Amino acid sequence: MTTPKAKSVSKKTAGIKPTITTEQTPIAQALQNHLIFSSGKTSASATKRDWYASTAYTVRDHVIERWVKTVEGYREHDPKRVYYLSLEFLIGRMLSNAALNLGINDEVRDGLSDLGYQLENVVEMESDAALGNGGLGRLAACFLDSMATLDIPGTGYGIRYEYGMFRQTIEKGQQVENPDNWLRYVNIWEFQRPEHTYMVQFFGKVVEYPTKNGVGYHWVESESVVAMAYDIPIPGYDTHTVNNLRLWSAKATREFDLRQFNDGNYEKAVEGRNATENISKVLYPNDASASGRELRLKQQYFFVSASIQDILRRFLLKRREWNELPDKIAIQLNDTHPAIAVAELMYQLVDVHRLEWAHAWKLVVKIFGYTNHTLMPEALETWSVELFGRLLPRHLGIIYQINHEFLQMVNHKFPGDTDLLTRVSIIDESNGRRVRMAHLAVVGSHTVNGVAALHSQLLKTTLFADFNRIYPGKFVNITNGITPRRWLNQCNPQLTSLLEKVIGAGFQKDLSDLSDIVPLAEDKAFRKVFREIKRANKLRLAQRLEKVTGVTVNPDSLFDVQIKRIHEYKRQLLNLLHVITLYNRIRSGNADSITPRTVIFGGKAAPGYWMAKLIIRLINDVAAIVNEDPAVGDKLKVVFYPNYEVSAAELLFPGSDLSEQISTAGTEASGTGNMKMALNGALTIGTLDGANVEIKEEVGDENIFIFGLTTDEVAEKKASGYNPWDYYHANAELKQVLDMIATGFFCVDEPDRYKAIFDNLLQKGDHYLLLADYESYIATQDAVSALYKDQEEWSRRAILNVARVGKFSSDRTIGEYASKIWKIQALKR
Ligand code: F68
Repeated sequence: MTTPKAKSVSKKTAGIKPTITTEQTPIAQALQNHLIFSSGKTSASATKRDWYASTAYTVRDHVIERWVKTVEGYREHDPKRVYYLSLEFLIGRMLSNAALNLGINDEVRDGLSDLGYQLENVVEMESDAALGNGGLGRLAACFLDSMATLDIPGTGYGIRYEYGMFRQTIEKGQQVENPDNWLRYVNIWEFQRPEHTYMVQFFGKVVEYPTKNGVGYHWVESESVVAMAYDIPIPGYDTHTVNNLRLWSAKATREFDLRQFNDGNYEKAVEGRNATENISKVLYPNDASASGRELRLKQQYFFVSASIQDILRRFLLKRREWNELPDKIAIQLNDTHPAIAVAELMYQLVDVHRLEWAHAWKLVVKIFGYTNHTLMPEALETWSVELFGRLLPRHLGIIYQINHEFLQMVNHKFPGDTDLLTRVSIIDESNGRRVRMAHLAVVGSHTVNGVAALHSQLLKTTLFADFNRIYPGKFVNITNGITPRRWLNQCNPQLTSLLEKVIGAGFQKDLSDLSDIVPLAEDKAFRKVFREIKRANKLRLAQRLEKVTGVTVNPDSLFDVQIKRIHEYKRQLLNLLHVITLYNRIRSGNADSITPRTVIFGGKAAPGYWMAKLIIRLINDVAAIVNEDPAVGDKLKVVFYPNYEVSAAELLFPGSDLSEQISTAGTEASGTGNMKMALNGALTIGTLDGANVEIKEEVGDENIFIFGLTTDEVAEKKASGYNPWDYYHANAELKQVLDMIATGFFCVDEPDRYKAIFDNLLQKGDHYLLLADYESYIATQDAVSALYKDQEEWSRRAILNVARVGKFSSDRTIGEYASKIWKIQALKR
């Protein structure tokens, strides 16, 4: 960081007033003003953080101007709105994105540079808003960007976690979790709204009272928590629309227990307050397993209840008929985490606003859509009836009533099929009585969608096969997408300006325009420029790798990247089997023929997921041996990038050559990293899983490396008795690799350390079929290596990937949600 130039702020006046000169742009003037009047600093005393703050305030001013007008426009035109309910929003940093979307990036950069600062350095001061685990949370953030960009009146609702996704450090090769204190410094992007607070009840009991048509219910003796709103503006790209993300924070209803305090027991006096405020304290770090914990259910109900109350308050600002509700609001459930909203809306309509049950139910089903994000059985949320009834007694009653009517309908449609009733019931009676949230979400929604064609098909034939018979037409597909603003423009400015130069800027709003570069794949000069950009991005990444891991990598080697949550089904271990195979080939004297590779891993393991953590450790142990072996030189390097997060992804995607998307077929619902990497000019090596299937359709069979068993073949193999030992004995390279893991080759100090991995693969049946796919994977990796030697052909195919992934813009995805599910129109100013 350089110091400001004397020209802008003179020594004499620096202590009192900014020297704002007429040659300066309004933005440069605003930067200096905010430094003084918002941060109370002068350029003489300003730190990098102060300059970040004044930059953020400056950009924020522009955002707010459009934001208030958007809100006014919504009030005036009263359009239908969509509410996206999600326990996770994985936004990342906001400053660059806001400046980009507003079109003031260059002015901000120039303004700062006039003052002697570089925008790239200043933006690094912002903590990531890491209010999500992985794909599901990042998708929600991409959707917010696209809704604003498409001028769709949409609001996100979630929780303002005080601590987001944990920060991962690697100590002695192992993951260590550290709290993510992202709100340590003031969060410039949020606005506290104390005027928007709601009471959320827990516990207590239900009492009945007579009404003129039967019986009503009061929920009494409950404990209350206050939900206070915090708003974050979401600016669209190249539009005046700025939408809102409203996050709820839990506040105790009373400051403290006065009786305890008067008794001189101060600690006890604030205890209750702490317990209450714990609700919004921390994000659950499980990516694909339901926790079943009371606090998690409290989080879910807390944010859902506040959101539904807020939605109804807004609806009731005008006098209208309840029948209009579905014409004015659509609510999307981001997986089952907010599925309790179905019961909450019934509660609000029936108990609070006194609608007839049947009338309310008709409205509810017209309002909700439910998106499923995973088929993994351990991710399917269920709650014990005991816990549910204790925490939310009235809602349990409502769910029983919904279930009763649903089962009656099913029985009417399929008379006598009691097995069917047992299977589809919202209450699972087999398992100590549990509430099945996915069933509640399906029954309470008019449309259920999967997130890629294959996934949606599998939903209909496996997880929701019964429901698909009961509700034909309810299940649809909407393939995921990513926002090109963050995942192309912002993270890869060089490629973006090259594209703008050759095809104009239209692709920023219609990503399918990228197909205009198809002919340029045949243009040698274009390929050269394209390669130079990739080289620059790799160099930038290499420098960062060196800084954070100490490993020096060769920027001309093939950057082979797998970045995503660590999970057995994603098969980071299969990738590592390949790494060790390459290492063995080098050790046995075949180094010369090998294409140099840098294999980069990144991702977090859920803190309680022992096997995933063991895999991280093995990656690091393998890296330590391989990277230090003089026989290897720069033919092979292995790097584990710590604390993979959105801002790290922005560096990693543009620097990748090869995108690893190697989940067992039928396990990855969609994947979105696959889209981000292809858009940044990486070739994919992948299975026919999730959105890989559609990426292949788009980019063409020749431009993607597909290997392994298909979903059907996986099912057949399992049905016919899969025996991993057959593969172990049949392939000498595989056997050697597995034996090394089992016998402690990579951990001489503790030879048994990875025995459990070997056992999982061989003694316990290799649930994700790594061994069955190994040979095909290795052969395909060999083809990758061979192609990489032909840089012209490699770049030709990489260009075709960029050209043909326009379908995977989240603008297309949101357009489909808007027309097929939400029935909502844009409101353009
Ligand atoms: C499901 C249940 C629970 C309790 C926690 C997390 C999830 C979950 O599905 N998480 C998730 O991130 N899913 C991913 O969603 C992405 C967006 O649709 C997909 O691209 C990924 O394939 C999917 O794993």
